[in-house]
Amino acid sequence: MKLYSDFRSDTVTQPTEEMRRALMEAEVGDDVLGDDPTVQKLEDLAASLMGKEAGLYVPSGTMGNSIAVKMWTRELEEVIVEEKSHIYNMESTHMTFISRVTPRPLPSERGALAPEIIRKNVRLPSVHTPRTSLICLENTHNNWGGAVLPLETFVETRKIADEFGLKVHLDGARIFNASQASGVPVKDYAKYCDSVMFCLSKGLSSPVGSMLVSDRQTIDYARRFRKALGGGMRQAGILAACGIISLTKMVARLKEDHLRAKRLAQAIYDLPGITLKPVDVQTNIIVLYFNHPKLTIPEFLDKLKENGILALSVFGGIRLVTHKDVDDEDVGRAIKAFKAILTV
Ligand code: TLP
Repeated sequence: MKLYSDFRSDTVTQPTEEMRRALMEAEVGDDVLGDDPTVQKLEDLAASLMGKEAGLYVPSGTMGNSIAVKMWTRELEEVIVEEKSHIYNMESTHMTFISRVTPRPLPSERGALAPEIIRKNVRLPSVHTPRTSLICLENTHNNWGGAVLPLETFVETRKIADEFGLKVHLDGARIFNASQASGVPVKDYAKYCDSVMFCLSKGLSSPVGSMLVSDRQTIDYARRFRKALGGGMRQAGILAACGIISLTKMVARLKEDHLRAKRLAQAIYDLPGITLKPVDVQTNIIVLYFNHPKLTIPEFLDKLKENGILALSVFGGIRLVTHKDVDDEDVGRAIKAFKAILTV
C-alpha cells in the first residue's frame, strides 16, 4: 500500500503515462516568438471548447486570473467578488498588488451571488467611491465545497453587467467538473462571460498550466501582460502536449472523482464532530466543519496522517479532494481512518 492517500487537492495528480509519452514527442518552438505549434494547438483547442475566439496558455490559474483582472480594470475601480472566492482569498492579493483595484466581497448562497445583491453593490463613479468595472464568478466554487453555480447566476450576472457596462470574468479552475456534474456544456457557462480561466493541472492531471480564453483582441493584449508578469515560456509545447491530453482524454473521467467524493461524504457525515451535508457534495471537493470535544483541527489532521490520510484545513473547515490518484481503496482507507479516530 502507498504511504499516504493524498486528499489535499486535485493539484497533486501525477501526469498520465500518455502525457509522459506525448511530452517526449512534442513538436516545440520558441513560444514567446510565436513558434510553438503544440502550444498553438492547445490554445486553439481551449478556445474552441469554450466557444471563444482565442486562448492563452499561462503557467498557473493565479496568473490567468491576475491577467484577466488587469485587462478588465483600471486604477480607482472596484471588482465584485464572492466573499469566499479563491481570487479574493487565496491569490496573494493580486487585485491590489498588480491591478491596483479594490475587491468588493459579497455574501452568497453557496457561491452563487444573488442578482439583487450584485445590483445593490454596483458603484457608479463619484468623487468618493470607486467605479465597479468587473464581476468575478467561480465555478465550481472551491471554498463552498466544489459547489456548482446554477446557470441562472450566469444569465442574471450578464444582464446586470450589460446594464452597467461591466465585464464578467469566470474563475473556472474546475469548470469541467461543473459541467460534468450539471450536464451544462462548458460553452454555455462561458458565453455569459467576457473571459474564462480554467486549469489543466487539477483534476485534468497536467503537470503545469492553465488557459485564459476570450476574444482575439483581448487575448493579444493578455499575451503582453503574461510577458510582463514573467509568464512567457519558450519551448512550452513540452507542457502543452500534456494539456491537449487533459482536454481530450481526461474530462469524462471527472465523474468518477465525483462519485468517490459522494461515497466518502455519505460514510463520514454523521460521525462525532463533523458537520457536513452529503447533498452539498456535488463534485470532487468535500469541505466539512469540525468541532470535536477532544480534538482540534490540527490534532485531527495529524491523526489522519498517522492513519495514512492527507487532508487540508481551509476556512475553518477540513477539505478532502478526490482525483484520479485516489481510488476506491484510498476512499475505503479514509472512511476507516475517520471512523477509527472519531468513534473512540
Ligand atoms: N486552488 C488550489 C489552492 O490554491 C487552494 C487548490 O488546491 O484547490 N481558482 C481556483 C478556484 C482554485 O482552486 C485555484 C487553485 C486557483 C484558481 C489557482 O490556480 P493555481 O494554483 O494554478 O495558481
